[in-house]
Amino acid sequence: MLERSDLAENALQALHDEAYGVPFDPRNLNHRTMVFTGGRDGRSLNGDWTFCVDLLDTGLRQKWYAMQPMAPEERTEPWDYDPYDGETVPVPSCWQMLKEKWYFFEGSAWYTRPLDMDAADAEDADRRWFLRVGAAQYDCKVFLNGVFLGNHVGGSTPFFAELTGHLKAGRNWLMLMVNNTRTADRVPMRNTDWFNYGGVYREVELFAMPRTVIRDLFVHLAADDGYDRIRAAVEVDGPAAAARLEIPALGIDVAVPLDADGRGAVEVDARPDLWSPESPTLYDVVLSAGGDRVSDRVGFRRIERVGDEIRLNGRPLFLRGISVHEDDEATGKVTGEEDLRRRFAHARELNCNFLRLAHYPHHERAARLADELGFLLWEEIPVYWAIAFDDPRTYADAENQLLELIRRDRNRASVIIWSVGNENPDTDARLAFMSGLARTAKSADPTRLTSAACLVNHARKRIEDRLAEHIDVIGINEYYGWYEENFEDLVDIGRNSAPGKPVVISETGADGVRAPQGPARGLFSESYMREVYEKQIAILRNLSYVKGMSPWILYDFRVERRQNVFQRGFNRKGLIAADKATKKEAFHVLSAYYAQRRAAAESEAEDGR
Ligand code: GCB
Repeated sequence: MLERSDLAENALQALHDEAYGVPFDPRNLNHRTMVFTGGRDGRSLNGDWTFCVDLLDTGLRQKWYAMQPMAPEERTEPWDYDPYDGETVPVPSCWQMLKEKWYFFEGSAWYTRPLDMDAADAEDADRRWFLRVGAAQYDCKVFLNGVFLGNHVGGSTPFFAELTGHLKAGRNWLMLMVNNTRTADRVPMRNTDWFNYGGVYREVELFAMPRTVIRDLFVHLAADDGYDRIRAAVEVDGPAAAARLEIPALGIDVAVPLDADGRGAVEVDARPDLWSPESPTLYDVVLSAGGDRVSDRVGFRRIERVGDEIRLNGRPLFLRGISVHEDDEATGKVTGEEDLRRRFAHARELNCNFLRLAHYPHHERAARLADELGFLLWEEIPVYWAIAFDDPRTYADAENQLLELIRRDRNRASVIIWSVGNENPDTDARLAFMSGLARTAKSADPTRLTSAACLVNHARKRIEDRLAEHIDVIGINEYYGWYEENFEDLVDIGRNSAPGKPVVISETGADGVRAPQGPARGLFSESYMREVYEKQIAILRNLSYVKGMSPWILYDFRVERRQNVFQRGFNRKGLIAADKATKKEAFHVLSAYYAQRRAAAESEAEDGR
């Protein structure tokens, strides 16, 4: 037992210790500690958690996580916060959306909740327990019963903490410290054109698993040119000599031999009906090993780049797309099924077959729905603008986010492109950083295309970026008619460029605000926005190497940089206003263009049949 004088001494030391955060940043919860959760029943830990913002990181300095639950009158030392008592918030949520006093808060916040376990469960030596957090922005430290289990960095990918050996029968306490401070070495860094929400904003679940745990399952068409072989790669943690793969509708039931590290792969003959937006066929896939069992619904299709074409199942493809953020006027980044279904319904009305999920990994349900509904997706990590390209820790963070995204979504047929960043300056450090990410994406997943949203070289009036050599599809963000005034320059750029690879116009657009809040004409008017769309389409449709576009953006979204009288804290380039209902004139322009492209694609498909 510490004496009061020792406590005072410790407290004093804590005040002077500016390295207090170092032991809490091992970044040990990362892509390597992921577990495959398809088909598993988790116990939801959503709902009310005790909550406190902590601007000065007092909780780490004073070890709030080590306090015992106790009635106030029983406490014998002074305390500054009781994690077991006080204000509560729902999880998932973004704290900005809950109370006005938290709207601009950037820093640390503590979440605490009880976790009650039956003795039979807690003491079962044959079970392992994993906590899954769907996403927390940005650094999340996990404590159980006062023990620090690790932290995760990266605000939009899921992570796992193994609780085995730390859970006891009866009441346990789970604590998460989440920090959303914007720093120069994070991914993204300090400056972005979207709102810096904070909190545990995706679902939290607890999974019970046997001693042997299936960590990964990756199923896809085998890498040759044909369509008649399926490959599965698996990773199993724990004793098992082989796994068993079943795809009942294709008559597949085979053993997957595992090596000493629990890894194995098989290729089997099969003729699946191919997945496409027109015919989004999915198959039930089941994998079992050492008493563990997981499942997934998987579509089989081939996406490739040939010259300046993108081909899906061997047929040239034009991506009729739209960009989207994960943002909601009322809930911030919290995304439910209804919101996603509305998003896809609007994309359908636009005659889209493609969505760019910008600028960070969206909720995994987006790709699951796209698989079912038949949409193609571009997924992205937030390597946005001026990242610390020469900082190896920043690279490790970006690469980890990319690998977590790929592991989460690489069974989704809808996902065709991994994007490694957006609008970054063409420096040597950036080239090394982003070409490294593109290589990582290819080695983790050779079945998809890589891309990045690049900029045109305005001075030389051409598409020119050294990264282009390292990616399959060149994304181009261009704002002729908005940030760049002269449309003639876009015509020149089109003429001067011979990229030799497919180009997707990953962004273009203009702000437009419906009157009477918006002006009747000129910048920020709905009619000027419409004109920009008309002119862009008129020019881009003639460029043979442009194989798709995803204008900016489906809905208006919240962002602090935009404060003029028309913006009022929102980027107003949405084809639909922030209410997700009010369509602007440009919506109909894009929808009409895509209807023409769709009709042309359908008649080409008819002819090719
Ligand atoms: C861009 C960025 C995007 C912005 C958009 C804009 O180029 O990639 O994040 O929101 O322009 O509206 O300026």
